Amino acid sequence: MLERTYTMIKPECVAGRHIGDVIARIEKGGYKILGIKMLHMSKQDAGKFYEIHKARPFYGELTEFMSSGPIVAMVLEKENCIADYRQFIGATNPKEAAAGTIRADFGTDIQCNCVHASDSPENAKIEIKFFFSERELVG
Ligand code: FUP
Repeated sequence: MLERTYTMIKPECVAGRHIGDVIARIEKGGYKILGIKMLHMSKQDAGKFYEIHKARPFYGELTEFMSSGPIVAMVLEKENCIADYRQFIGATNPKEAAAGTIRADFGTDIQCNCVHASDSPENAKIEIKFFFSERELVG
């Protein structure tokens, strides 16, 4: 079944000028980009986006980091997109991510891990809606 996921290139990866590298990997990996935009989240936006992690000890640092510079937000489409893309980018901690994955190659640590990816169909829907209206997505 064709599925959509939400991904974003995080501030350290944008600052490191890896936008092109990451997008090339995504496209070559067979993911179709349905929507794309660059924006700088406020701390409040980041707090809302990561609300699910509010109780975690790293919430403050995470929202600070995610609002520290621009990000690139994207909606991707492929068969089994959500699970496949999480496998494709590698483990949360780049040091544990499989060789050749985006996080292994462009991430620095568990916070600066290059990209975000939705973890379930429910969250993908919520996250896509957070950043994109339906008419900003191509068919
Ligand atoms: P993932 O779904 O792979 O992005 O990982 P998690 O849902 O476990 O973590 C959500 C975000 O919190 C990740 F982008 C990284 C960040 N994080 C930290 O900053 N510190 C931690 O100890 C764990 C996660």
